[in-house]
Amino acid sequence: MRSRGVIKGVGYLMICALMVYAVSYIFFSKQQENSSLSRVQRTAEDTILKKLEGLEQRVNKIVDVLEASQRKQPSAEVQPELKKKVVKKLFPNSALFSKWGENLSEEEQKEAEQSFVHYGYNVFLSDRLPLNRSLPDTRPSKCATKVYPKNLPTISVVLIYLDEALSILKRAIRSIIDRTPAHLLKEIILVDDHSTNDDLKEMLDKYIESIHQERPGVVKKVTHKERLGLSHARISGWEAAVGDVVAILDAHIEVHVQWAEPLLTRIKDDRTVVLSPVFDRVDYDTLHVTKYGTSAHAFDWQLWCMYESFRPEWYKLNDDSEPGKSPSVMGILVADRLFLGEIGVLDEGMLVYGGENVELGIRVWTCGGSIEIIPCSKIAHIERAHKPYARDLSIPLKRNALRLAEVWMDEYKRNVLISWNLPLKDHGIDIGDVTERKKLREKLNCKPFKWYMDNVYPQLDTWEDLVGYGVLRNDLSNNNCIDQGPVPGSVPILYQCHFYGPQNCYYRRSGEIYIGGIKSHKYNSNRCLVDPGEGHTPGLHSCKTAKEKGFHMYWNFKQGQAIRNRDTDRCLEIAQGANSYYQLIIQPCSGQHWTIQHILQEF
Ligand SMILES: *[C@@H]1O[C@H](CO)[C@@H](O)[C@H](O)[C@H]1NC(C)=O
Ligand SMILES: *[C@@H]1O[C@H](CO)[C@@H](O)[C@H](O)[C@H]1NC(C)=O
Ligand SMILES: [Mn+2]
Repeated sequence: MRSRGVIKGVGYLMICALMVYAVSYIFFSKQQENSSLSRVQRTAEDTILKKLEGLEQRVNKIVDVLEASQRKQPSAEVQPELKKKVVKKLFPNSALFSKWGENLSEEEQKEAEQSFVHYGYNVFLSDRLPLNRSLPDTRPSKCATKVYPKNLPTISVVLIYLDEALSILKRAIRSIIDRTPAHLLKEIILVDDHSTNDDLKEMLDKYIESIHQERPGVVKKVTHKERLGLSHARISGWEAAVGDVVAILDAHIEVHVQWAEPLLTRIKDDRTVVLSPVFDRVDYDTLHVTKYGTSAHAFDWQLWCMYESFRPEWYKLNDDSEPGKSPSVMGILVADRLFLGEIGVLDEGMLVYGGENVELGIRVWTCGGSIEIIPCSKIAHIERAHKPYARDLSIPLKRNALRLAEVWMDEYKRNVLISWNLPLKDHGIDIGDVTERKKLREKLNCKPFKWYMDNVYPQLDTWEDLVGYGVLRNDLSNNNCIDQGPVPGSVPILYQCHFYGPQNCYYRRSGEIYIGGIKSHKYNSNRCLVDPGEGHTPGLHSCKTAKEKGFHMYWNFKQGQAIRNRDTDRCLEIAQGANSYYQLIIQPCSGQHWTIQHILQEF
């Protein structure tokens, strides 16, 4: 997993912005943003999707009716052979059936599809797999030979869920009971953040009773009368816990053999480390387990989670079973229960979800602890195809990100605003009351965010010399914006302003102009506007490539003035083409004026 950052789309988890949903969302939006008007298209697609869903339901009803009428009037000429042969695919476009479900009857297909739409994973299959199915041992080879102390702290395992399928939850419980040494497992705490499924009531209680036959009282339940959101739900699990160590997990997981011992051993050594196991991917359709390697957990300036390389020290150890320091956790966390309380557990003011994991990471590091990933502790985690309850994760994430930035990021708060393309002042988003969190930061005497950037997460680009951002418009045609143009492609264009990703521009004091977004990490290359030196067509190239090839990529620009190339002395301008539409061109400067949407510092 050293592909540094780029692996964002590979996505494993969960709950941080991580939920599979989030990951597929990112993937989707990244692809979509390649074209202009992406959001507009997306909205249109949403509408179409909804219509199609409605249509599908109606078609299903018609199919039902037809089938029912056929049953009533059996035709004399039914050919039994023909009937047996080919099973019709009822849902050829459903992600559930792309690799799975070939031989299901039509009734079974309907049942499977219905629960898949509801839960985002294959409940039909889960209901038919043994609760104690075995998992492949995906740990680094050294792990199996490690010997852990007998005398370890006890662990409380907290499972958070909202409308989880019963068999998935049962399998999580079963795996924890079977694969955690009995003397170390203090309890399993089920936190139900206001589920509405009926089977999570009596049927779950029945299962708990059966577990209590073997382990009296080991399962406890915390039930919310209303939905509190992920952060708050995790806090309520922590509050209910009494073990020495608390592990706060998703409920669509199975733990691997010896998952707890390496975690408890590490915390016994140092109560100030907050840990994450390594996740394997469980496919939402086949429930097949795929091994994932170990990497650090981190984030970009919008606070989407992503995998990141470890610091060089970890690779020098040359031992992939060794713990590695990490800027953040993805969502699942294991910590000394009292230490977690001392540093403020989680931010209760974060809503729905997203961002609370990054807040924890920054807080732990700057207030006296550290974060580690433990390669010998593995958890299989289902990557859902979609979250049943949150269609657009970016809304809560944006809000929680601004909240985090306000409390923890000092002068770097502006980078979160920039990355969401919000103005520095009056962004208009209600972040709730942060007084308590600010007090906490003061009380714990935490280090500045700059320390975190310098020492923990130097891969983040601080955007130090950025001077302006947002859309770039020419006085002559104010409804049009500079746009990255078709992708793949290397020609920026002038396009009707829509203010989304493809039209976000950035001007750096160095003279670089980026079009179509800015990268959060130093190891990623932005796309720079260049003057090819001849002809009239501007170019848009990876800044790294542009530098290597000596393209003319540095521009002089002041707000309301010309954009003039430092090498060629030509200007980026607009001119009416044969069709009378304005086009973006490069030509001798004629005195045109450009304005960038937001200014960071006078330039
Ligand atoms: C479906 O059934 C056929 C014939 O019984 C069998 O050969 C095939 O392996 C089955 N496919 C799956 C995916 O189970
Ligand atoms: C699952 O449980 C059953 C019944 O207790 C047992 O017979 C079987 O061996 C177990 N399977 C695994 C893989 O542990
Ligand atoms: Mn999850």
